[in-house]
Amino acid sequence: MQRRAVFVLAAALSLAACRSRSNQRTYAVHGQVVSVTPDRQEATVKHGDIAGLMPAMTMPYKIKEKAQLDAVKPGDVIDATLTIVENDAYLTGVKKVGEAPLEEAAPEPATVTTGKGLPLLQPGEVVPDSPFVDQDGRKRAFNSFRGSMVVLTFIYTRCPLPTFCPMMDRHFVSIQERLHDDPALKHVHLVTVSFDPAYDTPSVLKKHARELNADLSRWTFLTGDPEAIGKFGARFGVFVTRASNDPRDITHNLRTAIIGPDGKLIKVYTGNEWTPEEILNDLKPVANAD
Ligand SMILES: [Cu+2]
Repeated sequence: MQRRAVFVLAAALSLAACRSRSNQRTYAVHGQVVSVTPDRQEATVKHGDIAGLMPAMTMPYKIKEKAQLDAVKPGDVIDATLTIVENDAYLTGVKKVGEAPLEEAAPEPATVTTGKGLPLLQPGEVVPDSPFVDQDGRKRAFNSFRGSMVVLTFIYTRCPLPTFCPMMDRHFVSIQERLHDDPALKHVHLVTVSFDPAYDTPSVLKKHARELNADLSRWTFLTGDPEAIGKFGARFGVFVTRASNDPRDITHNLRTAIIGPDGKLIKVYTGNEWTPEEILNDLKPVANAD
């Protein structure tokens, strides 16, 4: 959700995974708190590899007990348990085990962020065209969606945490159901862009679409040139940082947008706070006005 922090963990990292109840997985996490966001009950933690789950990365995590969140501050080195249930992920048992200066850290592996410095699109502005390739390997320019109301989001299929990219997928599944049920929404099209095109090839996206039960006549998955995708996403405020030493180590935020049939931006939703209901409510008046 947030971009990679520029600070690194000075302390050694150690992680171990273990399985508990059938549907619930827990992982031992050792890392350093980079920032705390009390209003979201989250702390951004830089941690090492979590075996079987994800490579080293810096991500915001919900801390289940508010008292535990209140007890940590940036620079704290913590032990915690990451619990992943079907649609949720959070830290419990957060214990401070040390402190390390955030700024006197070992050098961060080089990272690449595309599209920095490009202006954010404002509502009413025309979304620039961009070349993509769809889940069937066909060339698909973004402008080819003109004439439809578009709900656009950005994900990568390997995203390990259920509250991030997989939540965008689940929300799109819910919206898709409503599109089928509601004739007022018949001109709405869903578009999911992968910002991990090196891994998310058309065939990977096709498989992903199948797993989501996506109706490909109403929902298109796009991949393509990493540079072009980076620039396109940046206009919506999507920032993706890749560690050069591990291509799976992707730090990213989330943006979802509604674009009118005329290709003009209507609204951008930030992060994972929005609900399918909200988007459907925002879609209806515009869809009906056409
Ligand atoms: Cu993700």
